[in-house]
Amino acid sequence: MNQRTVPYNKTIASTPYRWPFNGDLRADNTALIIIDMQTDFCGPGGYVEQMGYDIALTRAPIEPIKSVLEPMRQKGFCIIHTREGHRPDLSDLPANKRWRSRQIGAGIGDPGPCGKILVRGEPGWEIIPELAPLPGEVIIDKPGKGSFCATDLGLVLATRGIRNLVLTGITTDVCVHTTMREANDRGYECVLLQDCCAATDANNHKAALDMIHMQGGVFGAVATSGALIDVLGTL
Ligand code: C5J
Repeated sequence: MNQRTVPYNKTIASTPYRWPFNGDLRADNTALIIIDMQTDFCGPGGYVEQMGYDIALTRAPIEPIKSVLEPMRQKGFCIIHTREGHRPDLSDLPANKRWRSRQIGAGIGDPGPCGKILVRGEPGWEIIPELAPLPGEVIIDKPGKGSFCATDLGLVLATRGIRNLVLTGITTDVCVHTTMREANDRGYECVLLQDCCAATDANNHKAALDMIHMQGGVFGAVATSGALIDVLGTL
């Protein structure tokens, strides 16, 4: 029988419950996932700016993410970065995704100030220097909004024994939420750090947080970078 006699008791202050639900927060079973902190989503001339949205909103999480990234690196947590982007031949770009992006004047695959929009290898697709991955950190290239769809993220997490995911990045209502929902359905215990995420619309950010609080935490929990940092020191 593989039974633990001492109960796990490491949780962080979060809502609507203290996370993780089972108190089993360790560096070797928990990953920090930093979603799509690319020039296309938060840099000048990138996709988000070409659509006419204010990148001050999507840049706001940079410093909060750094504040959790550094101590989590030091403690040996698994660090995962994602990049949304398509193959240069656009063979993985659905026609409707391209069509919709052209409706708002920022056609995916079309040339822009940062190269071809959301295309792998182009300057706009790169992760911003402030949050550049270190050698050995996992990078997941994804063609869609969710980080599990058409990627090997599930295999990476299983191989490393990861059960808990700390979600950060942009945008709260699109790629972060889609990833949280995908992960939750696969049984991962998720927390979203609210100050480490942002949307292209502040109300959408708030609505995305509100949704998580339904049904006792329908996709997981919501916390702040400070709440996590407070506990990291004790691990
Ligand atoms: C979007 C993302 N919003 N990273 N991508 O298209 O959320």
